[in-house]
Amino acid sequence: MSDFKTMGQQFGRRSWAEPWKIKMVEPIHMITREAREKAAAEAGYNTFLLRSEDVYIDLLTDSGTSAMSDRQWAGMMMGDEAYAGSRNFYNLENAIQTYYGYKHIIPTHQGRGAEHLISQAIIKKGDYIPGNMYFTTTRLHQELAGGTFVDVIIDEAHDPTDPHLFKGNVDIDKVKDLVKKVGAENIPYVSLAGTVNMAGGQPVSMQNARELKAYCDSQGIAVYLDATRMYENAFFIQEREEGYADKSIAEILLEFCSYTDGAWMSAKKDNLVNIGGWLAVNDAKVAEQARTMVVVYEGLHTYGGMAGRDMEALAIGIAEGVQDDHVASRVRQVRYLGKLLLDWNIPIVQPVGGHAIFVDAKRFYPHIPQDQFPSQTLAAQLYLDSGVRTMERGVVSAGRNPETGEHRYPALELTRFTIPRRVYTQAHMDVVAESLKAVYDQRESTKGLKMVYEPEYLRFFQARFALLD
Ligand code: PLI
Repeated sequence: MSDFKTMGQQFGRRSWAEPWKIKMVEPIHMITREAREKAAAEAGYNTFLLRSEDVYIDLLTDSGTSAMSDRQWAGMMMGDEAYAGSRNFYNLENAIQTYYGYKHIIPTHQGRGAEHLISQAIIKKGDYIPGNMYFTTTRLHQELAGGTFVDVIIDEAHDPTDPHLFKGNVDIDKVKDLVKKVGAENIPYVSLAGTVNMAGGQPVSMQNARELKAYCDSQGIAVYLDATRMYENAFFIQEREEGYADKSIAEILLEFCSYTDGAWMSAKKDNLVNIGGWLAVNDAKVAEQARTMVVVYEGLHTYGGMAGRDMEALAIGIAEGVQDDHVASRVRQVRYLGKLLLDWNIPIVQPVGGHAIFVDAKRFYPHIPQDQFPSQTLAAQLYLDSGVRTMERGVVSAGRNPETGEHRYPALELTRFTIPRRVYTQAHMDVVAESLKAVYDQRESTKGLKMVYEPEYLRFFQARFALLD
């Protein structure tokens, strides 16, 4: 076991620290309260519509917001910008095959490009796609391909207070029930995500993945993985699951992926780049279908929408992001913020997940009904207080049921405080926690929002709101 793991246990009071030091900085500052009020009103109280210059600490997302290393930047200078057959593609292909273990690699501009390809390649109209909780873009691509998403995550995942250590697990009985109801021939694959973003960054256990694969094999159903935050999932397996404490994140990742038939990836998260994605599959026929489509929607199959330099940074980021000390410090920083909030009894999803703190807006604002958007309200109030930007993950993100046109009312009404990788320090976390405490102290006098503009798809990105008072 490496030193960084044992130090804390041996000396009790010894802290962990990030496995890097800062070489270049980007200045940030907080604009005045008056300016924040103006900016929030102009953005329709939707944090996606703020200008980033008006934001102080940006916890909107961990997507594409990582700091790249000196090695990645050096890699950017090695871009082979040939239209076809760039050497950077072969480096990328090699990195994915080495660390994830899949055979056929198709680059895409980002994760949703890969979701589009896999959904169009293997979903036929009328199919059902069971998954461990929906993700916004993933479900939409499944629906646009003619499929219906069915939630098969364990019930504990829908309870923000349940202490289950693997709240991302699939309830395999729910998959069996679906097979009985609609027939295995109408289920092309199970959509398995590790960790589960909308559940609070919660992991899937190795045992669950193994059992799911065994059952799906018996029914001729594939298992495809959303690998976006699988490094963090592997960390939780190492920490919590028997038999994995002495295995590296890289070893755990390879075993986990071996229980799946392929994966799509938003490389903008775990893989430590600002843009990029990929699809990886073992089935040669599925690969051929995806390659046929990638040239229509993304670019040639050896760049898929990325520049050569971006593929090089990605190949390097794949190897850097999977290092044990990196993943451990990343998750521990998230936990540090979580502990500050718990010490003040601020209601958050527990156990704390891998990439973000999720504040439980239903308990934070019990007097604001879900159709007055409590988690959107919280994101707006936090921005007004300190210029800290967070994101709604509740009724706005859930969208409307395409059949009834009604709001979907998810059990989880959350505001996400997402921590970019290698970007902020513990002092930034202190500032965020203190601002949230100030908003919490004002909670009883806070009113909700009304939606005044709603786009047709993925409304959380562009919807506009007005203050109810
Ligand atoms: O943003 P993309 O297109 O690179 O990836 C889409 C995507 C797929 N799966 C999962 C689990 C995601 O979290 C994801 C994107 N997430 C974003 C943008 C986020 O802020 O969480």
